[in-house]
Amino acid sequence: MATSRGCFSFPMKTIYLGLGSNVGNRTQNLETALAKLAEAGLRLGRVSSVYETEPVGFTAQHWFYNLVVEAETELFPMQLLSRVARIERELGRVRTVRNGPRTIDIDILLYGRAVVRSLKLEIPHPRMAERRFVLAPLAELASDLRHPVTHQTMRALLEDAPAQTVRRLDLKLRWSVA
Ligand code: PH2
Ligand code: MG
Ligand code: MG
Repeated sequence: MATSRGCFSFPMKTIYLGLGSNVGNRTQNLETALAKLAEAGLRLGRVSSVYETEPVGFTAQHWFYNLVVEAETELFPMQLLSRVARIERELGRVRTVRNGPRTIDIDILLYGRAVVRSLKLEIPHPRMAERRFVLAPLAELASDLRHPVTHQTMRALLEDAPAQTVRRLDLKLRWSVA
């Protein structure tokens, strides 16, 4: 669906965001982030299960809770990035160690079928195809969706991804828009 704003119109894009938290109350951090995303010009769609996942990269840290959310938006990629970064700051994220502990991390995984390669933003997320903590929740929502560059399905990427423990939790998130 395309809605118009002034003389211009920009079609709604279906996007996928990856959320992760491993500091503080992980469930609550995910819930707060979802509520804030819904207030930030995104129409949230389906939300995957929450997965408890072994840390990748910097391993001397707590396990993460990860999920993927589908959304529709008219925001351009860089606008989306700045909203997402603001929500990360509001949730008290401090950037210290690369790949290190965080109250919330919100990554833009896919933005329609767009490919964005800039210094500040890369879409599809450059490491998504190697990460079970992204692919397990993403394949739960969209197993037949194809990666816009490699054209592999999310199901196939998950099958080929390196070993990493990810456990689907039986956990219901509660979040509402203020
Ligand atoms: N995020 C990272 C690095 N490592 N590991 C897990 N399990 N989950 C994450 O969200 C994660 C990670 C960088 O953003
Ligand atoms: Mg990340
Ligand atoms: Mg990030």
